[in-house]
Amino acid sequence: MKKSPIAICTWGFVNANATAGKALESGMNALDAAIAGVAVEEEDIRNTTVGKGGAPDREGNVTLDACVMDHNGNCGAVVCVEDYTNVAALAKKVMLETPHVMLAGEGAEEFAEKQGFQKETLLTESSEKAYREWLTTSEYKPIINIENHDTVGMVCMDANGDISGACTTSGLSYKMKGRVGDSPIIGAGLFIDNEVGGAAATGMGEEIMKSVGSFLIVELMRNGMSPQAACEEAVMRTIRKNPDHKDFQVAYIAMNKAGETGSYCIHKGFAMMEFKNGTNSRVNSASYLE
Ligand code: SD4
Repeated sequence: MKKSPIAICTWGFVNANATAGKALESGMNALDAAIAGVAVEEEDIRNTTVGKGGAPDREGNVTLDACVMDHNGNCGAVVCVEDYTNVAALAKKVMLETPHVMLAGEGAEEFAEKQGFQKETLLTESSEKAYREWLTTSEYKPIINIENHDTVGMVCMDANGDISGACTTSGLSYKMKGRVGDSPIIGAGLFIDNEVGGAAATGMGEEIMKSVGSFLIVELMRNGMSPQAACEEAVMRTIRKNPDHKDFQVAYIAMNKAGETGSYCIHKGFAMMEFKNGTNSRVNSASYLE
């Protein structure tokens, strides 16, 4: 029996989530719907933390990270990619067209070219201007919920009930050259197990990687926790381990096989988009701190 599809994504990305939801309703599979959804943000130059228009590293280079995972447990990822916007789609190509899971930097860029992806300048007029302003102080201090935290992680369930996901980012603004966060790391930024559900992360990648947060959430759901309780426990792991948690954001979204969803974060201000029964709504996430 066909199911009513569901899409969830990090932050208030209304169009990205609606794009995925409508694609699912028209019969698209969960993986391609997630990639189509996150592409909306990759291509939107107003989003300064994903794709084109994303903030550069401290040397002025925009480097993108992304991964995808499908309902068969296949995955692909790219890290530190310059000059190509649709890195989630590129991650899918890595999954399908190579014997590997992850390609980095120049190798990923050469692969993108061979796969027919269009080369583009990712630094825009306004991201370059912001970078030049940043250079005057060169102060590195991520601002919670405003700067540095708008990665799009998406989990979709299609009409067959299969779950897949995608996660894509330009990483932390003004990061060190070569820095890679959680977003392209399977298990950290995204994890899917079609028997159980899926989860995605946003926030301070260094902290998410330390607890392999998305994998943790899926395993907690496997052991019987609801998506909401699993997201809360994953955030609590970070809070218990790191006394500095007031200084950074970590946020998770999750969906289980029954189509239940949840989200949780450290700092107030995070929201999840949820497309369910044909309606796209914003769910303000509960938080550990007010
Ligand atoms: C990272 N998790 O690279 C990402 C940052 C993020 O919106 O969420 N940005 O650490």
